[in-house]
Amino acid sequence: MTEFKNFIDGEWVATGRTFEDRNPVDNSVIGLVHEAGQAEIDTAVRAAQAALDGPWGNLTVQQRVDLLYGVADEINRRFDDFLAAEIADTGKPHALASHVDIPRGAANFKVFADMIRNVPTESFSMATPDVGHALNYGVRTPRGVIAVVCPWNLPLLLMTWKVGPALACGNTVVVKPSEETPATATLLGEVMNKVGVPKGVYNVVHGFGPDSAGAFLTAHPGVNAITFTGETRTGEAIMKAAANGVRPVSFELGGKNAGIVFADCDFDAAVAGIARSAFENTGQVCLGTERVYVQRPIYERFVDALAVRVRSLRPGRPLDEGTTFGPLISQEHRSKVLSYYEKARAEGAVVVTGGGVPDMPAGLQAGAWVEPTIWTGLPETSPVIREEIFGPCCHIAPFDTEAEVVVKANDTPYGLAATVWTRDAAVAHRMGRALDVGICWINAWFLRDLRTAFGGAKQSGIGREGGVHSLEFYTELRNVCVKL
Ligand code: NAD
Ligand code: 6OD
Repeated sequence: MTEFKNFIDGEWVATGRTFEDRNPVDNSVIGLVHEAGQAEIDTAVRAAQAALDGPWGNLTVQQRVDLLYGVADEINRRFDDFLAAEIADTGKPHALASHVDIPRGAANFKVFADMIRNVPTESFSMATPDVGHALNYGVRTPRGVIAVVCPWNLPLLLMTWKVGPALACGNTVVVKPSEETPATATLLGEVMNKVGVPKGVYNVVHGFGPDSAGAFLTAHPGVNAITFTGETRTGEAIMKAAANGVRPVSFELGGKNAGIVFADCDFDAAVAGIARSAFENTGQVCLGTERVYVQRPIYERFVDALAVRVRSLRPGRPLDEGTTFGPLISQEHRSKVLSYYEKARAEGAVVVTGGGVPDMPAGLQAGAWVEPTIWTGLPETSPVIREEIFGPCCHIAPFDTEAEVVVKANDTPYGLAATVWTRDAAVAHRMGRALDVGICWINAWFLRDLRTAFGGAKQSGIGREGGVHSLEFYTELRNVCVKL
């Protein structure tokens, strides 16, 4: 049986306190995960501090860049191992993991290595009262030890999206992967050792949130900053922990994102785009669309066309040819998603397609499967429309005017992302300004340039990462003022 140990100071640390890691495709046990306690968290944070002061802190930027390129190359060399590990943990279809998750895992190191080589330095010359001059210039220093707390939906992608820039900026990290997906973070430890990243720079501690590794790590006074991706409620708990010592946080949180389809759109592109945004990764993408608003002249045609696409999704084993739809991450999450399927029915929704549990072949029946689902006919006040479900489902409602749809789209405590489909450039730009979100895609979804600002408005996050925005979070900017 595979054992997922903690990776602390370049060594594999077993604790003897183990929990099961299950494959959501059939609920089989993949391995045993060694839960870190307070003692292991202390050791990991101390190792990360020591590496800052020692071998890592003494490297030049170019030496760091070379190591990060080495990490990316080694992920690519071991592409199949990462792919197998991610697929076993999540049940994602092979095509998705091989085109999105693993390539981004490698790219996250290269992009931020490139960024750190090209950081501009600010400087200002000023006149002084004695008719002399002074020169001000900025110096960026790493923040120190960064706690990286991760979710399960895109495990390698989202973890390296934080670890890449944190290390590029000269910090060290202690990563807490989701208890549901320990595999790829653990594998990355092997990569770090192979490439020669100094011990203590990258540490992994396994476990749960409250009263476990997540809470111990975020409360640890030796942690200088916390970057977190996950649910808004968890963000609130972590923010309380971060208040001790006034430590900075960067949060990427939940969403209840709107997809807005105008009557003048490229119809086929819009159907395909909304299908992806609502159902890719079985709807378990924070940027995913759970509320779709379609302008009335094309509303019925759109509902029918989306339903046709959704009915063509094929659940199955990730490696089977033809599989286009995976399970949810766990039985627990499945119960949550199915509770919304039940609520929708109880509130009188029209179930256009799905709404239940698919008939799976022998061997897969214990998996966390649900049907991809489309509803219509619910009031905007329904919890199905207001709360994040994080499943393969969306509600479609008609709208008449631009002003009306902006009000509906913005009527949510969340503000992560939106996707808008129109051929009218003026409408597109007006929507880009009016929608209260961190990321607004026009005629696209999840199209990423890693130099751009990424993050959520309102309860969908705090701060922005990506390009120089990551630099702002992962470094301190000091001003040096020299009187000449
Ligand atoms: P989660 O908040 O339940 O867990 C995320 C991580 O936090 C896990 O590692 C968990 O063990 C840890 N954790 C839980 N409680 C904690 C505590 N009290 N202290 C410290 N750590 C704690 O989220 P999840 O279920 O893993 O992921 C799904 C959620 O993540 C959804 O809400 C989704 O929208 C959100 N998400 C957001 C983004 C984004 O970019 N905005 C990206 C991916 C996922
Ligand atoms: O692409 C990214 O960098 C990113 N943070 C994606 C988040 C997806 C949420 O599930």
